[in-house]
Amino acid sequence: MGCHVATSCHVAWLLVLISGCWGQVNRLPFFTNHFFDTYLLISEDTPVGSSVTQLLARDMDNDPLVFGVSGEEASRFFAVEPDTGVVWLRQPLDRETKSEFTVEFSVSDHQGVITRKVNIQVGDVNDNAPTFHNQPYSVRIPENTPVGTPIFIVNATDPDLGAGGSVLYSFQPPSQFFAIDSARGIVTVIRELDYETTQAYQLTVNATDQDKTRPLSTLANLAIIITDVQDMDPIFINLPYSTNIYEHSPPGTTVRIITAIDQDKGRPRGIGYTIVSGNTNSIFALDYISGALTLNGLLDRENPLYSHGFILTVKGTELNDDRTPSDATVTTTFNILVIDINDNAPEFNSSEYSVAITELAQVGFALPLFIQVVDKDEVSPWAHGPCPQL
Ligand SMILES: *[C@@H]1O[C@H](CO)[C@@H](O)[C@H](O)[C@H]1NC(C)=O
Ligand SMILES: *[C@@H]1O[C@H](CO)[C@@H](O)[C@H](O)[C@H]1NC(C)=O
Ligand SMILES: *[C@@H]1O[C@H](CO)[C@@H](O)[C@H](O)[C@H]1NC(C)=O
Ligand SMILES: [Ca+2]
Ligand SMILES: [Ca+2]
Repeated sequence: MGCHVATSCHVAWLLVLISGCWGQVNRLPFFTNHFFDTYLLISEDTPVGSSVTQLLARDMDNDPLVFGVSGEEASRFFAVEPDTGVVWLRQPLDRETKSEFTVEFSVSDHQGVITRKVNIQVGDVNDNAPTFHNQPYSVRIPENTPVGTPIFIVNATDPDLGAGGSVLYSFQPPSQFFAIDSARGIVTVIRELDYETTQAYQLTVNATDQDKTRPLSTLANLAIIITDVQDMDPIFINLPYSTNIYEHSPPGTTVRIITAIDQDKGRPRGIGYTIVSGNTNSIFALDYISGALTLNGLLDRENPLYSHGFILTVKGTELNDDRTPSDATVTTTFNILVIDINDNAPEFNSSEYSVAITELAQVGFALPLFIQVVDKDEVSPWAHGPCPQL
């Protein structure tokens, strides 16, 4: 500028000298726009090719004036119509890239050039949608995560100014199980989760700026993966357990195989089977691993301990990884009826019977003789036990 001023001064003095000779002194033009004292505001959405302002200058000598712009960057963005001083925009502005310029304009009266700098402020419009950071969004949480627990934070920013740069979050559509804090993007559990019901949630987060007239929004996916925890007791399947077994079945006979399953489907555990009660004389054996209930001795129905059958209480226990029993158990009853086979001959309750008969006895007179025939087997001609008295 010093150089220009110096040049202008030399020219001016020369002109003064020359005009002094001719009795006329040239006066240099000067800009009259007020923005030279403050700043010029141009909105960032001004279309390329439109006029942004008009340079105004006065010349006391009414010389024809020529306007211009100097500087490499300024010349890329602005063009000045030499005769009128109208300033055109040559390429798009973006406040988020460059929010101000210092541009030097010039005016010349063909005898001298005056330059002045103007501060150009680029005005903001809401031209950016929020941007999510650190995508993709994915989180794994155990199914027993308590209601109210924060599990994730999404983060979107918006470079626009004011409301157009202020971001609010929401789920779209809303979720029954998760809520998002609209201002901070914190995702929390709002309802009890259950791996056995739902193993994963795909949520859509909407980040929207708060521009009054034309809000802009961006969507992002949030995957929430529910992991299983051992929280369900096992159950016996194929209930009820009720079986008949013939007495004198050989030891080792399989009565039935019982089966329990872990209801935690994610990583089901193995089951160990045991008899809790009802196993008189350990007459049955239950295989810990296979659940096969077998006969462990001779089953004699005539043994009064066995004749009413058995009511076993059996237990299934989920096994930990190291095969030790866990706390997750289930019990059920197993009814076993012993079926009779005819292995006993009828017996009189005495080897001889005697009776005194009077000579007055008549035909049809019932002898006072009491004979009982007993058959211990249930299935026999004397199925009802003792005979009627003769
Ligand atoms: C969001 O991301 C931006 C840009 O990476 C960062 O400056 C800001 O601190 C983040 N905000 C939160 C709450 O993490
Ligand atoms: C995001 O939410 C805002 C405010 O509710 C809504 O105007 C906008 O349409 C939503 N964005 C999308 C992409 O659906
Ligand atoms: C045989 O059984 C009958 C009927 O119960 C009984 O009256 C009788 O005394 C029994 N006899 C003997 C020898 O036990
Ligand atoms: Ca914006
Ligand atoms: Ca903007």
